[in-house]
Amino acid sequence: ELHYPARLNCGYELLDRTIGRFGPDRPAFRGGDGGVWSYGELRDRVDGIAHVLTGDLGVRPGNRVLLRGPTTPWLAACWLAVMKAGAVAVTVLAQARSQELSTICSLARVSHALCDVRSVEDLLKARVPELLITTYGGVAEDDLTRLAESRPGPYEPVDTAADDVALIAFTSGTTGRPKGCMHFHRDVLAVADTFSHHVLRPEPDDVFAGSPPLGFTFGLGGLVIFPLRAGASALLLEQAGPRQLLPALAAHRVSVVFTAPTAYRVMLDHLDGHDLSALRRCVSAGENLPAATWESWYERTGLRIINGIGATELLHIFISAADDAIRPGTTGKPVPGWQARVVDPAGEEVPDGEPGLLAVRGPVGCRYLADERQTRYVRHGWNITGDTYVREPDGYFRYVARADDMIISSGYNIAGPEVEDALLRHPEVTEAAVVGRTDELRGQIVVAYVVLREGSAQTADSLRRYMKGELAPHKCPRVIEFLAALPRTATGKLQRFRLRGDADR
Ligand code: 3SK
Repeated sequence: ELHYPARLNCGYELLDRTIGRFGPDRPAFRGGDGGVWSYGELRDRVDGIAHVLTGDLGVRPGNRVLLRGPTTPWLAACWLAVMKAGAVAVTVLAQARSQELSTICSLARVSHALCDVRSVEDLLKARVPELLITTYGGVAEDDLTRLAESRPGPYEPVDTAADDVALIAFTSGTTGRPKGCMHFHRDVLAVADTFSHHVLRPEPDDVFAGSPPLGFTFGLGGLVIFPLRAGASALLLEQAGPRQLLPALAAHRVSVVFTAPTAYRVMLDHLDGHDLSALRRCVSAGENLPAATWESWYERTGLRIINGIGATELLHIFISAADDAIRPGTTGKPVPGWQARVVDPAGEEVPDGEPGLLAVRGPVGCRYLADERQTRYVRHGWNITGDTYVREPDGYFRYVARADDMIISSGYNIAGPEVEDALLRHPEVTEAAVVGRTDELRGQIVVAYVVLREGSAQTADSLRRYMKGELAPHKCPRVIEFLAALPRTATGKLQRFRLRGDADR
């Protein structure tokens, strides 16, 4: 079990405490432009921003500060400064536009915003009453970057309680209505001291990189919290699609990468000529990792992907496995410090081998900001993530589907991901999404949306023939349609509801 003191400031712990252990000279962040910030330089900038926050901008402990911008060392420094100032960071994706920003600012009662000068237009358009916006990364006299430099000297962190709110992370899920998830100072350390410490096991010489943005807790953990807690460094890329990530992994000798299954699939097509010899840890989360992707990556790189399931509600990953403990096709076991079980809708545990709802509990819990969905997510002290899982007799947890994505056709329960996995084993398929479509005769039929590799001449008929050799007949798609790309959220999650044609839920 984790024990933290009653008074705790996670910004201080991640930065000053780490400098106390490893000194100020090691690299902390590298920007995509190649510029390196040492831990000492990072602290100088963080403390400068914190001085500006509490001095010039009048930020008080508990005030909510929106952070918005592409993934850069400055954005990470702003987040750390908000932590040290005892304020609450409200993180959003750079893709959020004015309507969503306005909803978020009003839900979270945001009083201040620190915004990359290049991303300020949508925030201004949101017309949030009394919001004090300060830009960074620009050249104006009152730009935060310049103000921070003019406020030198150490900043004494605000004496926060371990369970003061540090962060409100917004998620729209895969459907649309934003929910704010509140996390405490101790939660920030707890995800580093569970998943990162026990599964990832980073070393101070590690170089982290990845595609999830800092506005998504997958990225905040993987690119800021975990490297800093370990005294390691992170490459912060503004453009981190698979085509940019792959050359960056080679050029910067990245050793730990965080990305999503789709990115591993795209990178597989372009591996040739890239030296990934520094890479030792590959983390996949955000979506189910098909066994076919795991195997192809292992075959081509010799590296075993660390699969994981996490949630914005629980801050980071809570089921995973590394090294010899990995069993491809499963997510893994509860991360030390976490418990998981599979339950029926009444909350009773179902027998091993049978599908049910995933329920987890651990050092971080779901605390929605003023949202009635709280009582659906947390039941009897367990967090119900909305995923259907099977617990195998050996204790491994296997993903089946999102609970509302099961297809029921002619009385059979069919899990879309199993059909997707079979499609992805076809060498000319790069992406696949399988959904149920209402059918008078069968209740639902299985429909597959497929993205083919460039130049492929596959047809719906030829793929249907292939699928008959792979799966039981009732699981084979009756309809196969081809798309140029699948609809995804800004965090890369598949929006199956768009393919089903449902109204926004
Ligand atoms: O939402 C997710 O899938 C996720 C995965 C890993 C870590 C954090 C999150 C939010």
